[in-house]
Amino acid sequence: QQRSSQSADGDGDPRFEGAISQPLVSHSYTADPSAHVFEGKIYVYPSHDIDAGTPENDNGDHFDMRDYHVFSMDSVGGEVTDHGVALKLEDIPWAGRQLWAPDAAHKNGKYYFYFPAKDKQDIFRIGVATSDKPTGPFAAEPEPIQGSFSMDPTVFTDTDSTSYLYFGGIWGGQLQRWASGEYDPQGSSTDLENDSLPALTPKVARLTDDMLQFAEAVRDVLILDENGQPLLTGDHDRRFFEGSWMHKYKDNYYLSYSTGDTHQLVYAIGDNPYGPFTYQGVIMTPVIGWTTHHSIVEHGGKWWLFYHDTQLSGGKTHLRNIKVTELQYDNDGRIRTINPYRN
Ligand code: FUB
Repeated sequence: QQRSSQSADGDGDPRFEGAISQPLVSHSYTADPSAHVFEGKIYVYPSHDIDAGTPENDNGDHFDMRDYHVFSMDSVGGEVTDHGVALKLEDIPWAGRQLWAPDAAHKNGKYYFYFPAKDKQDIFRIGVATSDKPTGPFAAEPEPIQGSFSMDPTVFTDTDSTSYLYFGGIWGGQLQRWASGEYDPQGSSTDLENDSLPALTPKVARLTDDMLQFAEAVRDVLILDENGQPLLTGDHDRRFFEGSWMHKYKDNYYLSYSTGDTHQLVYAIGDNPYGPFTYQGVIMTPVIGWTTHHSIVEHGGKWWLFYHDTQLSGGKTHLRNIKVTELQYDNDGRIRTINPYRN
């Protein structure tokens, strides 16, 4: 186990002056933090960024990650523990490359780790790995989840114990290649390429009781505007790009996600896990770095937003660091917008 203090100073880059929080760990690059409270403690399941030397392109090939570490803390502000390698590329029989943003769940006395990777045909699939401990090591199932595609899986377990897997991401996340329901390698390299069509949506499927497969056909997660119309492909400030997260606050279901090329974290509210969800507003304005990815969790009587920026690497988009800050609701359940650099 490696340990790391919570107060890293970054590299003194003036763009990060006024940052509202500091990297949670500074001995390695971390991103896409999925935080959960398991048995009273906070566990964070991030991507493990490395400088693999893979050239940068619009497919995100430079995000060439090869393993995962799990981090834990007793409370926000406390010491952060790195529990070492929890799963690595060589131990995933079906995976070819690029271990992107993961998530985890606890059920049936076991821990389930969900992760995307490109398979040997270079198509993103979603895998699951299991452990008796929240920190792993996790043993990968021999095949990806049947019927899974694209990336950025996140699990939500409702108060009735039903678990759902949300997933998907456009551009490098390949969701647009599945627009017809079948994989089309010649499909658009970005999105639907028609601004007036309803935007591509995140996907959701209920999980089987053993948490290893989809229990139903994959569904679209509809996100509507204030007039009840689907957000459109051309609405880059609000439409779904990647990095979904689901949480429940006062009986409402909050779907949050990244808008990708407009670099915002935004949210929409619905009255059940499948939606539809109505767009509400911005959770966090852009961080420094291209990607933005988050999770929301309650601990110690407060709500927390885990996110990342690129402070440790001085702005290198594929070398990120996880952070956390408090998230607040107003009396109507609306999330107060957070500016990560309050200069
Ligand atoms: O970390 C690789 C990818 O970058 C994630 O899967 C996306 O959400 C974005 O953060």
